[in-house]
Amino acid sequence: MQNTQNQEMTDGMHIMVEALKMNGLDTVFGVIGIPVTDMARHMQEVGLRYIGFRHEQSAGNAAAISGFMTQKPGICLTVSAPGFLNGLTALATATVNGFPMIQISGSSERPKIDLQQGDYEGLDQMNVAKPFCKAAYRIDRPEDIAIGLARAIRAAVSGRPGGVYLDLTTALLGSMIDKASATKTLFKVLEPAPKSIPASTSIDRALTLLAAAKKPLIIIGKGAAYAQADANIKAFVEKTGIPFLPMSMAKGLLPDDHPQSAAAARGLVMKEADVVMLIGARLNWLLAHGKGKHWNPDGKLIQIDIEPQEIDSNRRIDAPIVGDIASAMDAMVAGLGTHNIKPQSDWVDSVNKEKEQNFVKMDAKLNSTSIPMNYFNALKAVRDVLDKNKDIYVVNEGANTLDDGRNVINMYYPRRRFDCGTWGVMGVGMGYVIGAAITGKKQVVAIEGDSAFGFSGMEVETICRYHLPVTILIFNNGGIYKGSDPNLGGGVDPSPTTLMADAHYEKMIEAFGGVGYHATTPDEIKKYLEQGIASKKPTIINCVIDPAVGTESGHIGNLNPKSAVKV
Ligand code: ADP
Ligand code: TPW
Ligand code: MG
Repeated sequence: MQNTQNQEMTDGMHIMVEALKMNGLDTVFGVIGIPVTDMARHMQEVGLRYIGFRHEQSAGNAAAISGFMTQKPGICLTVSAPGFLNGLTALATATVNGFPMIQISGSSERPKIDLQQGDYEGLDQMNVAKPFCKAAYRIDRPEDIAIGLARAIRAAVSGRPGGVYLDLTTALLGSMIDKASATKTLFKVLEPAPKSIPASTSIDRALTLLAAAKKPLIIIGKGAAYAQADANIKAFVEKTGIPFLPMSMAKGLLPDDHPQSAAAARGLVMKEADVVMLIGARLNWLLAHGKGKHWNPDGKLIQIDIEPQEIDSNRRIDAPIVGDIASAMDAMVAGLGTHNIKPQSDWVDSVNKEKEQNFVKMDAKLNSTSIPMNYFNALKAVRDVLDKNKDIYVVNEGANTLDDGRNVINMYYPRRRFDCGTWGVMGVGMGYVIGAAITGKKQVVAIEGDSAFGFSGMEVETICRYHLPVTILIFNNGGIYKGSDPNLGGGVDPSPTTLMADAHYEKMIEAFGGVGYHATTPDEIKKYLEQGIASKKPTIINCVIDPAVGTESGHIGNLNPKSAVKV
C-alpha cells in the first residue's frame, strides 16, 4: 500500500514481526483472535514459526521452557483480556522460575479502557501484569516498536531472567507508517545478557573457605543449568572431588550415575556438610530455607548468583559470589591452581556408604511385584527404557508422580528435565512438552499424574496437529495424591481428592490420530514406551496405579496446615 506522497506504507503488526525476526526470535507460541490474528499470519508469511495452542497458559509455558533451554526469551502471543489473563499464570510462573519469556498481548482501545467504557475485552492489561512479571511495557507508536522490543528482551534475559509483558494496542497494530522510516528504526539488540564478572576477592574468599572445609558439598540449581556453564561446573566438581547434589531441573548437568552424586545421600550431606557451595540455587522452601533440622547450623555457605539481593535472603552467606555463573566458574576453575581443595576421605566414604544403603532400599521398592502397580515398579519400567534413550527430554508433574519420578528417573544430559519448578505448578506439562519438542527437536517423554495431566490435557490435539514425537505416560491412580479416599459426609459425591480411576486417558489421543495404550503391568509400560519412542508418533500410555498407594501431597505433606483436628 502507498500513501498520497507515493511512499510505500507498512503498519504496526508488520514492524513488530520484522523486529522479532531481526532479533532471532523465530518461534512464537500463542492463541490468536482480535486483534492479533493478522500478526500471526504475517509471522508465517515471513518465515517465523507460529505454534497455535488450545489454551494460552500452555502457550506461555512452551515459551518459558524454550527460554530456559536457549537463553533467548520465549515468545507467547495472546489476545486481549481473557487470553492475556490465561497467559499471565505462565508469565508469573516463568518469572518465579527465572525463565526468560515475553508475553506479547494485543489489547483493546486505550481511550475506552481508560474511561472504563466497556470496550470489547477491555482491561488495563499492563497494570494488571506488573506485579506478576519482571517488567511490563506498552508500545503506543509504530516508531517505538523496535525500542519497545529491545527493552523487553533486555529485561527478560539480563540479570536474573524472567517474564516480561509487552502490550500492543489495537491502534498500534493497525497504525500506518511509511516503510522506509519504519525500517530505519529496526535493530538487533547487542549483548542482551552481558557478562557479569564477579570480584576476584569474592572468588578468593570462596576458594579459601572450600580449602579449609572437611565436609564440603556443592548444590547445583536450575540457574546453573540455565547458565550453560556445563564444562566448567563439571571440571570444578571433578577436580575437587566434592560431592554434589543436583536440584530437580539441574539433574543431568552431571550425570545422575556420576560417582560424586550425593543425590541418594541427600539427608546426610545437607545435615553434615561444613561448607556448602550453592551454584544457581536459592535457599527457598525447596532447600528448607537453609535452616532447621535438615541443615548443619554451623555449616558455612558460598553462593554464586547473578542477583545481588538473593544473598543473605534466608541465611547469612559467608562467601557471596555475585556474577554470572559462566564467568564465576571460569574464575573458580582457574583458582584451583592456587588453592588445594579436597574433601576428607572419610567424608567421601560416609557419603558413599549412605548411598549404598539407600540404593539397596530403593531397589527393594523398585523390584516390587505388586499389581495393580505402585509408583516404584511402574517408574522402574520407565527408568529402564529411558536409560537406553538418554538424550531425550523428560517432563514430569504431579505429586507422588513428580517426587518419586524425580528420585527414580536418571538424567544424563543438561537441560533435559522440565518439571513443576519453584511454585510446584500443575498444568505446565503439555506446554513444556510442546515447547521442548519444538525448540529442542528431540523426543519428549512426559510422566504425568492423572490430575496434573488434566490441567493441560487438551493440548494433545496440538501435539497431534504438529506431529510431535511425544510419549505421555499418565500415572492413573484415580486421584489427586490418592484415589481411595472416602467422602467424609458419606454422600454419593466422590471425595475432594478422587478422580476417575477407570478413565481411559489413552482414548483421548486416538480422537486426534495418535496412539493409545493401556498398561497394567511394568512389562506393558516397558513395551509400549519403547514402541512410542521408536514410532515417534504422539502416544499416550494410561498406566493403572493402585489408588491406595499415594501419599497426601507427595513428599511435602508437612506443608499442609497443622490443624489440631486431623481428618
Ligand atoms: P533451584 O530451584 O534449582 O534450586 P532456583 O530457581 O531456586 O534453582 O535458583 C536459581 C538461581 O540462579 C536464581 O537465584 C537466579 O538468580 C540464578 N541464576 C540464573 N541464571 C544465572 C546466571 N546465568 N548466573 C548466575 N546466577 C543465575
Ligand atoms: C495450578 C495443587 C498439587 S499436586 C496436585 C495438585 C492438584 C495433583 C496431584 O495429583 P496427580 O499426582 O497429578 O494425579 P499423584 O501421583 O500424586 O496422584 N493447582 C495448581 N497447582 C497445584 N500445585 C495444585 C493445584 C496440587
Ligand atoms: Mg494421581
